[in-house]
Amino acid sequence: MDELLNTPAIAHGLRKVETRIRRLAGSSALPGINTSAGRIITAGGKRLRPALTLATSLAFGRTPDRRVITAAACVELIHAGSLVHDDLMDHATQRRGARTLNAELGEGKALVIGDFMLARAGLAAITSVSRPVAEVLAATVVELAEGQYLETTDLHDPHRTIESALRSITGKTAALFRASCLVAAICARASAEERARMAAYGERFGLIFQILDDLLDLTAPAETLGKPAGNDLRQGVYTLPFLTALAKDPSLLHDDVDATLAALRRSTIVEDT
Ligand code: GRG
Repeated sequence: MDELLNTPAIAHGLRKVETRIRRLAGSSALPGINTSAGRIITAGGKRLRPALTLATSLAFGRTPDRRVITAAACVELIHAGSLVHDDLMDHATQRRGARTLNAELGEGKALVIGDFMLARAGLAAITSVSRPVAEVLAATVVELAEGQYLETTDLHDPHRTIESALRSITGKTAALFRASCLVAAICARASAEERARMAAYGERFGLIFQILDDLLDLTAPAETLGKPAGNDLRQGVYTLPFLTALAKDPSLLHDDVDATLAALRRSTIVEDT
């Protein structure tokens, strides 16, 4: 992943994307909204989704132009807005190594800052990219909401099936990775078949990314996560069915991913779930 982000063409594109994201996040007539939206943007984040947009554009032999840069910025703005809503729902206090907006400003303000970021991305996509890209992003926000809804209904079910978990993470995470690739393919005027291939690639990337992210919640040090480790487990939520085994026997948890996976494979509890 570091290799992708450090590719010179992508690093160069990401600098332009960054300027665009900050301009969009700071575009309200109300300075208070600009300051708060800017806080989550400047707090950090890997910019993985916009990097995928740029990488897709380059894969089609194009130097990312203004429309692709804006599309990449919209993708990140949607991601950041969804994080604000997610933290609100979880009553989380830390994100990207900083205090969350809900902890800092209260839930009401955090809610509208998240709304502002989502709506601002939609407006930029329709006015500065294209209608097909705006449609993809709007449909993706719908999927994000649906995936997150499934999380709220299924996450506390210890008998949650792999099928249910996959459906949920396809919506809440993989859909935006899929869109990150698809919007660049659309801007490159790729064929329907090429678009479908890029969309499928992005979706798989997102699924694997979320599974690893859930595991990292258990194993990574807090300073890497930007929030306390083990949050999911402590809240008794079942991010993946096999994590049920860890909830029942926390001694399976080790401080690196490989050791935890090996312990899970040896665990008989996994077979019960
Ligand atoms: C309608 C957009 C909308 C929101 C309501 C709250 C919600 C529905 C969806 C949120 C879904 C969510 C938070 C998914 C998490 C995805 C994820 C793996 C986040 C972490 O991504 P990283 O590691 O984060 O790329 P950085 O900070 O590096 O950008």
